[in-house]
Amino acid sequence: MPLRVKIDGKTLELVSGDITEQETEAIVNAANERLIPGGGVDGAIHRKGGPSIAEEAHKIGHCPTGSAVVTGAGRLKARYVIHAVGPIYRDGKSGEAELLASAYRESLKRATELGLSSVAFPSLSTGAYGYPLEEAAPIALTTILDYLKEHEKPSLVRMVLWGEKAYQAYAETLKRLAKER
Ligand code: AR6
Repeated sequence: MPLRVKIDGKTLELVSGDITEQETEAIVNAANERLIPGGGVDGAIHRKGGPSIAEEAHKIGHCPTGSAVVTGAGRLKARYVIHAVGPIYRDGKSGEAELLASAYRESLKRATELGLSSVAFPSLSTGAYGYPLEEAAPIALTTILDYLKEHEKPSLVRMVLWGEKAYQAYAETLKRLAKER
């Protein structure tokens, strides 16, 4: 069951599933600064989307941590891939939270600039980059909710969580945040 929160007519929803299957206009990739295909979400997107995504990413060449760049989506159902670079988690005191929030915000800005209505995110930085789920979830969700409040587009943001543990961490956090707001 997806979990949905409405905010000024816009929607944030959580689903459990695979980011590469999403039919939103854009999907966000958990990329690295060099934009070279890696594992996790990144590997799945490049495998399923085909070589055109890496070719376009190669031309862009670099994306600093906390930023996001756009390519086409090759054979995926989405039209665009927004490549976001989240921080590598060290000790939680090295600016990780601000960089993680920035990666979400910058991705949403790319979607707004393209005039997109819908975008799907994976849980950035919580795989290979080691960000603890319980710490990442409130940052991701607060940043998205704040952005939705301030912008007309995108009007749908979907967080696609891989596995029950990630879904539960985000669902519990969203329920708590929705109560506090
Ligand atoms: N759909 C949705 N979520 C997924 C999927 C999927 N198909 N596969 C994994 N996840 P990660 P990062 C979850 O490692 O931590 C790459 O090598 C996964 O369970 O993909 O930002 C890049 O090239 C985890 O919760 O991204 C970078 O070098 C979350 O997605 C580096 O990893 C993110 O895990 C980026 O690391």
